Amino acid sequence: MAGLVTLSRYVLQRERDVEGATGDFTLLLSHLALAMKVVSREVARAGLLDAVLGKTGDTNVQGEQVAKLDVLANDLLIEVLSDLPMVAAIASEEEEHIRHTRAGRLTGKYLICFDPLDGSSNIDVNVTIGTIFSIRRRETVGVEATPEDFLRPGTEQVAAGYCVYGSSTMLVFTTGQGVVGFTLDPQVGEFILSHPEIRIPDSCTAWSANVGNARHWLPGTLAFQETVTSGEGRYKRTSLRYVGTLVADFHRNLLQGGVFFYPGDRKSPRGKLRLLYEAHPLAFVAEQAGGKATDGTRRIMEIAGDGLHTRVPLILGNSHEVELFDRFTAADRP
Ligand code: P6P
Repeated sequence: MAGLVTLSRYVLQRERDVEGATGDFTLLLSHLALAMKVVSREVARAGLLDAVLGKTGDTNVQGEQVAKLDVLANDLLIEVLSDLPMVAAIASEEEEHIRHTRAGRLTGKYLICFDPLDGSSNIDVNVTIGTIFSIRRRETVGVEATPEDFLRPGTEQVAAGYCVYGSSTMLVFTTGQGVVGFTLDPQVGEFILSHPEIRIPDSCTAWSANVGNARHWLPGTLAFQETVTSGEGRYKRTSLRYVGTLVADFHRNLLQGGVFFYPGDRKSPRGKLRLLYEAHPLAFVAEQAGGKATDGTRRIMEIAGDGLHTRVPLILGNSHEVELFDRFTAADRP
């Protein structure tokens, strides 16, 4: 048992190291983990249950078709968090407006942002999907949270991470003290510590981008693509790897070394990915693992949203490649 470190044991041990920790965070994280275990179970059996596969027929605030599993994951996370006295409100990719919780709406000190099911277009074809979450404190305890409470820089996050539902289910997160990974043992029903300290390798094993958009890319982005595909120097064995699920592409690059980019281009100057529940949390993880995240110019963590669903260009991964991308695209800036 000594070697079997569960998520609860790990966080409890870390709470003891944190001055003034009250156990609130442990409870919050364990509830998030519970929701992800249930989502993992539903994802694993989605193909068997028509109730879980396919589209609802609705479109969300993003204008995207909503998958049944999107709704299940979204509703489950909101339900699990709504009874926690330390959570005041939630911002979700699937919710146009913020959702106040039942228990902590006035006195809760935490705000949660999440993409309940990232990569929905891949659900029905059995390709890896994920959940992304960000936890931040608010200054306005005592009254109901407002959307403005969420429109703060990513540097104010106290924790962030993701769950990747792949060949195994892994929970990866940071509380600002490095990055740690837990793998779900479905027989035990526990997340078990499997990656005590994740650091992004400096090698560029892969670059990840939707090359289908290359006709819209700006010259700097095309020049960057030419460099990472040159086969020269550190790019001798660099491959293109693109799953189309941000969590999956990022997770592979985090463990093996690489760079993901969904840049601003002529068609979508602000890119596609959302700041609050995609870019901020993964930027926090990337930086804590020794990597970087920018919008091609600014550090993602220093950007504050101007809306709950603000989109930003995202360059995410090895410091070497992110810095190189920014240098190449400097000439594209107005
Ligand atoms: P495209 C999934 O819908 C998502 O939000 C991210 O997970 C992923 O990186 C991106 O969109 C894929 O977008 O335009 O390449 O299909």
